[in-house]
Amino acid sequence: MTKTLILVDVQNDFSPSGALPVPQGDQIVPIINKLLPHFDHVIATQDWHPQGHASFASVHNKTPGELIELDGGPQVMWPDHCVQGTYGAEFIAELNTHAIDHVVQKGTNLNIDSYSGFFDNQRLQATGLADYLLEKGLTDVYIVGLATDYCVKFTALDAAELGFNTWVIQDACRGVNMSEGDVDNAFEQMQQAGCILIQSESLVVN
Ligand code: VGL
Ligand code: ZN
Repeated sequence: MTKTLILVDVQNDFSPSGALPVPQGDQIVPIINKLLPHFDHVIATQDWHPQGHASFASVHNKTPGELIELDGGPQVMWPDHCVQGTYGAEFIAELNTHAIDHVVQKGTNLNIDSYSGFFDNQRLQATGLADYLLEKGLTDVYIVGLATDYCVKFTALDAAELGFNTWVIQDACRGVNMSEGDVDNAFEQMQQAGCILIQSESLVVN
């Protein structure tokens, strides 16, 4: 069975020393590198914002972590992060990028955030990820990356809703956990939506 690994936002700004630090975010990289040879296809998403993106607290004179209304929907305010072409937007250096055969960039619309690798948060535009998978006949996707409670969660929920057989490799994900329990709740939601939660050791023979 053809297996596709989707790497969600394994980027410098989400590493512990980055602009939007995800605790232990760098610890998933060696786990992902070990997983790579076990997959037929590897797709990576990149959070790829223009300068002055609407999700940036600095644009609204807000403090990161605050919640605002943006176009009638809730929007968490983030530090400036993953600006197109900057170091922070690059893949974490230790990631074995040779294995990546397709990159999907998201969050490129100045006014709309995009947590999911499939659609922006308002579902106005698709990123092309679903079409890519469908064109290649890839039905089975395994999701890893950053951050569990944002981009991993929404990518996994959309994958399941779109009808892909969806696994989430828990130890190859880390979350922001802005409120205690966010990561646990995110995994719970993914499971409720039909995603299968597994550990990397079930795929990698040590
Ligand atoms: C993400 C917050 C803002 C993520 C991206 O990759 O989970 N989180 N932008
Ligand atoms: Zn972002």
